[in-house]
Amino acid sequence: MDSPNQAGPGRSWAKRLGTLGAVAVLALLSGCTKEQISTGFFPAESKGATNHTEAYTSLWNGAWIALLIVGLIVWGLILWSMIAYRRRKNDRGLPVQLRYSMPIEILFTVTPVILVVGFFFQSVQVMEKTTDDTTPGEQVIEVSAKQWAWDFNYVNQDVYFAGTQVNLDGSEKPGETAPTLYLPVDTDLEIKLHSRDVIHSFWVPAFLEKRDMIPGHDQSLNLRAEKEGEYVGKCAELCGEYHSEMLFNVKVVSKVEFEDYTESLADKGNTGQLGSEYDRNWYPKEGAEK
Ligand SMILES: [Cu+2]
Repeated sequence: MDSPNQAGPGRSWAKRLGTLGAVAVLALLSGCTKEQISTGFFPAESKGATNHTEAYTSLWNGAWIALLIVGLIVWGLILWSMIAYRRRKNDRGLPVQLRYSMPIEILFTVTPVILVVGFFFQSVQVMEKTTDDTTPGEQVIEVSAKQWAWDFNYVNQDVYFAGTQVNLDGSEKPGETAPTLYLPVDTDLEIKLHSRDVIHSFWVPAFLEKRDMIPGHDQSLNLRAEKEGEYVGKCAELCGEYHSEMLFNVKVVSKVEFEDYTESLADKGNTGQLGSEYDRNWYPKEGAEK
């Protein structure tokens, strides 16, 4: 039989463990900078990088904070019940079994439903602002992925850049010889994505967006780059032997610098567009011998 005074040590243990847990969480979080917490551990340069990054970050932060609160409550309850209801010296047989507790059943059913409904509507709202963004592009850029580099067509200016594969030298950055995509700042962009051969994926981590590039299924990424700077990009779909070297740089520059750059391409003779004539033909053309 439990005597009432036995609840005493149980409670003080629970308190001690609770304090220890709180100290551990604080110690863990104090290792993070304010910047890391406010960007939800996304790349720091994603802050203000495009007109979409804030929506992604707040959805992500809201989700993990809500789940962390649920986690803390559940871990707390587990620890508390382990200590408060632990087997004591004079206990014999099984303790009183608890089942069909209506309040607990309701809590365990209603809380996940509220979370799922909440996440669903928040996600839909964010998708409407981001992936469904169809703002017409003031500047249209065609990005073609190919094993294992990138071609860029600056459609408005009718100039192009033909990329060649990066040769990694052990440094983390793609390097100056990597294909570089120039984007004018504060301009509505329509980045048309096309694959010349196999499935690739266009990914600029700082933009917090990634799009698959499937042969025959072109799509576009409409956004505004809002912060000048240099970013890195990569192919995010295993696409063959040198997938890891399918890297590129992104330079978000002022509109004047962007015009200078596209003019420099024209000066080099890179006028016109690199079209589907450079796509790999998987199947023999009609009428050709097999
Ligand atoms: Cu690829």
